[in-house]
Amino acid sequence: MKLNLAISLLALLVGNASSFSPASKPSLATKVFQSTEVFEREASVAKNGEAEPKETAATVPSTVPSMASPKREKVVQEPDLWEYNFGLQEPKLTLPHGIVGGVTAPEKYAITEEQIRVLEEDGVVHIKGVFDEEWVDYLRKATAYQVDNPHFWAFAGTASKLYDYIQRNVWQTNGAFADFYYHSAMGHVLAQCGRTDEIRVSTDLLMVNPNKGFKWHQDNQNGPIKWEDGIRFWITMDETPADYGAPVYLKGSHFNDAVDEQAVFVDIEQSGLDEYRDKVAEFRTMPGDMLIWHPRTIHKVDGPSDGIWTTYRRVLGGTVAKGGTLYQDKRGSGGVLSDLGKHGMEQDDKLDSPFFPIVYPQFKESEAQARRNGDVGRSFQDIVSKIGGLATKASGERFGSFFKVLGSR
Ligand SMILES: O=C(O)CCC(=O)C(=O)O
Repeated sequence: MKLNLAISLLALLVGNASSFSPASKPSLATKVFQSTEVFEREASVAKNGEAEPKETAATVPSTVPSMASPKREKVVQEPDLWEYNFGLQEPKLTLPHGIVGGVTAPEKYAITEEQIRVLEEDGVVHIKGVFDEEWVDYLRKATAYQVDNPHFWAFAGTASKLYDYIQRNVWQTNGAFADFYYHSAMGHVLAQCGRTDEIRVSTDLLMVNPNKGFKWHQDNQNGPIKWEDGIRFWITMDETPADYGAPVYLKGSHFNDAVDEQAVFVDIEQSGLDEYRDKVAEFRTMPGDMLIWHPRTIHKVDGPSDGIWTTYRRVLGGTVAKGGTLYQDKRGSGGVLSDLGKHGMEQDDKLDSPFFPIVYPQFKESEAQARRNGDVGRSFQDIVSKIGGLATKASGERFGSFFKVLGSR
């Protein structure tokens, strides 16, 4: 655990360096969590002894059926150290539907009042088919590029071994994901869900193959915002396997007042959760679907029991902030780990920064340019100052509760 923690911190600290790996490398894969989650997930790995991942972007298939492997072999392989890349990455993908990057207005996708009410009442809603085949293909290509050209910000995940590849704030380094946010209907869907007139990306995660899965938890890595200002999103590029991998939620659990604000993992047998424990909703998602939930809704994803994904499970997820959100300085708590950028914002500033780009009603060219200029990044000093207080608290009572429930599903 100590070694993994050290590796994670090292990865966080050097995440803004410029270049060190060969121009091209074969394939790769890993998992990551630059967050409180990293620490807990590493501890979980140590306990469960998960197997190694592996993959090759060149082999990432474009259709679901072709992704199945007849043998129980992982489709993703862990990269070697020299395969990691630093700085900005640009896959130069053609956007769907004739969209011109930086010019064409974002798309729209209307959802129903009923869907919004389901989200408000159950704390989660499944919206099918938001993104068509062209968008799914685009996201798969962006993911394949990323997995094949791993970014050093994903390095901590290699140590965690909970995902085959996982990278926080992938939009900041990979222009294809930024363009997806700027031009797709994602912002419009989430604005309707939040009954708000503005959506900004607070933080995101590219998650490829969650190995054995991720146990019951609530999400406290939402960026520098309050629970009520955040909306969680999950966009899948793949069909859910028949026997595992379907996200499961406890309906209405976002209303619970039993789980500590700082907790990630949740023991659903704990007192105060009785009314939610049996209200289980499982979603067999398909490519192009969205799951949208309240950050406090308790949920899990179970992987195959041997942790071997023989097919791809590629998801772009994260948290967006509604209009009117004020910046929350989370230094001293685990939440700071999803806000390590050098943006200079202070407590209660209006969340208005290229680090949290507006995507609805319309992206802002100046924010997009700041990202392209490399101004949306991290610095050694900033990371040290932000996580400085965390080390003390992490070893204290808050993290103690996480480790107690690692065995619960
Ligand atoms: O899809 C996954 O791998 C985990 C998703 C999840 O639980 C989350 O984003 O909070």
